[in-house]
Amino acid sequence: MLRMKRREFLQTSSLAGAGVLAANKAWSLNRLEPIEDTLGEDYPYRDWEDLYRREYTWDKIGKAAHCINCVGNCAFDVYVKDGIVIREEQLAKYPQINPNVPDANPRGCQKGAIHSAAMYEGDRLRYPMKRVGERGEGKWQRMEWDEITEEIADKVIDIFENYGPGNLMTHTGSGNLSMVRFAAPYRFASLVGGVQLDIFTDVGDLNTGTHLAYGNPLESFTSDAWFDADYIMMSLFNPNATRIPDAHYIWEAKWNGARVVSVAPDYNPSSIHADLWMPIKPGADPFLSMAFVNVIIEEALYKPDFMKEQTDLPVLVRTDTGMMLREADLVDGGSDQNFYHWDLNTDAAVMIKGSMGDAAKTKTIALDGVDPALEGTFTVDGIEVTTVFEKVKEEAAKFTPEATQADTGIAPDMVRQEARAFANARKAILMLGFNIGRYSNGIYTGWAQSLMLALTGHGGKTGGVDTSWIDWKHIPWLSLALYGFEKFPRLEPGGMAEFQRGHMIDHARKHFDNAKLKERVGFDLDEMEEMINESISEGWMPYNGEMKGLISIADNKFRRNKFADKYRERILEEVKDLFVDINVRMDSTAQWADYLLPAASHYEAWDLRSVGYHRFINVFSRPVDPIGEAKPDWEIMVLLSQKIQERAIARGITEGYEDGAVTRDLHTIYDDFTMQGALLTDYDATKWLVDNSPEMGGVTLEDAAEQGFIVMTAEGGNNQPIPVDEPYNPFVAQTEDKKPYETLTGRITFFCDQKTFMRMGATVPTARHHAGAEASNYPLSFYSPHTRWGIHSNWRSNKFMMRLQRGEPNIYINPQLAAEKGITDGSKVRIFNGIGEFFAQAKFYPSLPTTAIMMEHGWEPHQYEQAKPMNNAMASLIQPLELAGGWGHLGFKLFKWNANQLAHESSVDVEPA
Ligand SMILES: Nc1nc2c(c(=O)[nH]1)N[C@H]1C(S)=C(S)[C@@H](COP(=O)(O)OP(=O)(O)OC[C@H]3O[C@@H](n4cnc5c(=O)[nH]c(N)nc54)[C@H](O)[C@@H]3O)O[C@H]1N2
Ligand SMILES: Nc1nc2c(c(=O)[nH]1)N[C@H]1C(S)=C(S)[C@@H](COP(=O)(O)OP(=O)(O)OC[C@H]3O[C@@H](n4cnc5c(=O)[nH]c(N)nc54)[C@H](O)[C@@H]3O)O[C@H]1N2
Ligand code: SF4
Ligand SMILES: [Mo]
Repeated sequence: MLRMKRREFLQTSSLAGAGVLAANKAWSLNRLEPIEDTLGEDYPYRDWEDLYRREYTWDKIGKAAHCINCVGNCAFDVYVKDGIVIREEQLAKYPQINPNVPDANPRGCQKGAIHSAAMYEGDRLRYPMKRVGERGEGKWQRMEWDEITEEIADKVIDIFENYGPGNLMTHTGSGNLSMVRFAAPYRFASLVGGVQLDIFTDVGDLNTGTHLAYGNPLESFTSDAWFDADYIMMSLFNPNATRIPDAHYIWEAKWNGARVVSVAPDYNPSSIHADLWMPIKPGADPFLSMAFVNVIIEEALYKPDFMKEQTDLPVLVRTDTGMMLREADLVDGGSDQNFYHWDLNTDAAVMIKGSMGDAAKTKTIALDGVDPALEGTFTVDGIEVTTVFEKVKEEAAKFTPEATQADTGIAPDMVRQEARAFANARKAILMLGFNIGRYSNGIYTGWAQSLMLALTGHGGKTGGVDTSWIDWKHIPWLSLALYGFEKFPRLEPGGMAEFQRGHMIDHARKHFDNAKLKERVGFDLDEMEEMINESISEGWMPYNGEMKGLISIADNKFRRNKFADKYRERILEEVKDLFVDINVRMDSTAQWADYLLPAASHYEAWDLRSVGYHRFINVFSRPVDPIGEAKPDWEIMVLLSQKIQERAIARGITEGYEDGAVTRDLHTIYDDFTMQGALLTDYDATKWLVDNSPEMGGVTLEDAAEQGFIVMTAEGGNNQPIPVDEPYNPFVAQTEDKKPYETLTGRITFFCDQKTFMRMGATVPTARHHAGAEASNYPLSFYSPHTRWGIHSNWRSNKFMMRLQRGEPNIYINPQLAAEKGITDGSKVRIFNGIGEFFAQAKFYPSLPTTAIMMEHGWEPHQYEQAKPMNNAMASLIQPLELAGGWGHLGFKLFKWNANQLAHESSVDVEPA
């Protein structure tokens, strides 16, 4: 693809490679010359040996972390010699914030530790390039930055001129989770009104069940807060492979006396270390959680005080309509966001405080002398009412451990034993992996597990749901990304938008049996489409329809999306006018672009990162300059803006394009983007953030870069301050200070009478199946979790990572199933269903059920035989509950509430290939 000059090769080749070149003279000898004394002074080949001796010398050490979606966020020392990164090392200097809690050192994983090699591999993009063949043909021509950005600028302006604003998708994927890299494209999108999908849901990572319950799925524990738990249950979670730098806190908690339970269909690398493995059938979690709820209620293991104050369980529900009793039912012009308790002290209905309808300036959920009834039937103004708890009890009664055993595969005694241990724990944490968002019934699991916690009084310092992500308070960061909150991108629900644009309904129709599907998940495809359309037309979820152009940043969309090839064809058909990819690598998306803009990798730009679940903001100090002609993402967006402004002015555009309440000012976009020239570089933007963010405590960027990280101050907490010398537990402001939750009733929510929830019979926590094998004609359920040896597609072709596994895409199969199918370990198999096929190596995995195939996701399509990726054989669905809106805290909320892309709904068959 690219021819490298000899000098560049010398510069970029590894030390060992350079050694070989230095020894070239020796190799060119045409006969062997015996040397008597190989240790003596005269030995002629000392030079290259010296290179090895000097391996552990360097010119300077810079600081960095990795900006991709690993949730790790680990500070590294980066060793540089002759302008090349020669290795990296975990920094391991985080302070211990409390002498009784283990520290966060060292943070890191094997992927991070080989980036110094990976960043110089053949797939790095080094030069701006333009496609000269057909899309995807692989024919490229190098261009100068100046020329290429001018061409792109003209095309962007053409799109505005021809179709008006709202026709450009400028989506940034999850490869840019550091602050400046994230802010750059979002700021650009805010200025042009580009379409940006929710990056939680377009990959299937949103824990919607906990949003439904708590009104915030991103208020969670710092990982050090796991240490004092005495009960930890991990479901859909494999932290030993996917939270490598944080997992130690779980095992330290176990050492500290905690009981650790792993719920997973396979004996995964985290189950191995647990006290108990509960081998659940794939997709059966809501049934298990409801069985826990059943036991907690049956054996009265619940804590009424917590339930009365912190939850909506005592809120009154009408028995006639099945909806909550609202002020509007009793008073003309009353609010439909005010609700009632039955006060046992006065034997009368009283309006609750702290709901969304409460007009008080400082809201509280403190009961102030009211003793709300949890059970019973009452009459208010002639209307018969009962409580949410009564409704919950009625539903939970259906899910005894015996009744659910056939669904979950878990013995009733084991459920009872664990329900008691969990309920009686002092601090219980239910860890839910991101995998929850990839099952259509994940919302039921999250909701039912929240109920398990709320019934047993686990909240704040006594436990809660761990969702692996804390939304820290970074107002300046958001302001930088969202143009001072003056203009915004066109935000869209991720899973739903991908489903619609990719016409994924076609594949769903081919794969699922409509009648069986309805039995399994509670809706069929016609009803699902109807509910998608309703959500869009009601304005619950925004959707902008077809696009003309796409600028894709740090997103491997043609790898991660379901029904991969057809999805790609659809998108390429749509964005006929322009497709720019801004990327560090030639990934499976970059391959199809019209224009490629090479971005700086982790060690090549200034930046900051706080995404993860600790209190340290890591600093990237640009240890080396970008390779080839690559540029930091910030500078790329600056240059693009500059060209758009120049070309807009040259083309006589002197006014903004009207776009709803704002204008899209292409003729001033560079001035706007750069704050009138103040933020031209990655360094400028990083410094601006450090200087303006109170949570960074007033340090200078120089000092921070020297140290490698910033310890966030108390102001970094959104829901409550970060305690200076204690781990961060979620919702302490609610449990201790009685601050309302961000929910309709101000309380943890277990009753939802929104229209879609009513229609689906899901007004209280309950259980539904996922689609799986039972909803199609293929017998094996198929799930595809994350691999230890890569972060999605990143580092998947690195030789060190390949050597730690089978070196090519492989599926995991139970040997018993393999024997039935005539498959041997290491042999090639064909995985197929009615919509697609792919080939992979079979790897025996005895702990898998014989009814399922597992495969780690993230291989690039080109790594598969015939470039046929796993996602080709994957049909998907949308969970309509996740599209609900117009109800308190339900309605489109970025990173908090909208529909996931579902990866684990379809099924396959397997045969030797
Ligand atoms: N090394 C590495 N780390 C990563 C990533 C990576 O690609 N590589 N990616 C990061 C990102 S973006 C994400 S989203 C996370 C994902 O990481 P996790 O949140 O851990 O999720 P998965 O790896 O998808 O699945 C975890 C486990 O769920 C179990 N499982 C599968 N089906 C079921 C089921 O029906 N019920 C139950 N109870 N368990 C089930 C399987 O045992 C599987 O190992 O990891 C992050 N960290
Ligand atoms: N079947 C199946 N499919 C899945 C999943 C599953 O479990 N099963 N999981 C889903 C999940 S949870 C996730 S998170 C997605 C991940 O899906 P992908 O989109 O494949 O994630 P990455 O491979 O991280 O892609 C990010 C891209 O950003 C680029 N990049 C990295 N650093 C930079 C940078 O500094 N600048 C720029 N401009 N680009 C950069 C990288 O080259 C990389 O290709 O996959 C989803 N798809
Ligand atoms: S890839 Fe993520 S988890 Fe691994 S070292 Fe880098 S920041 Fe840490
Ligand atoms: Mo993810």
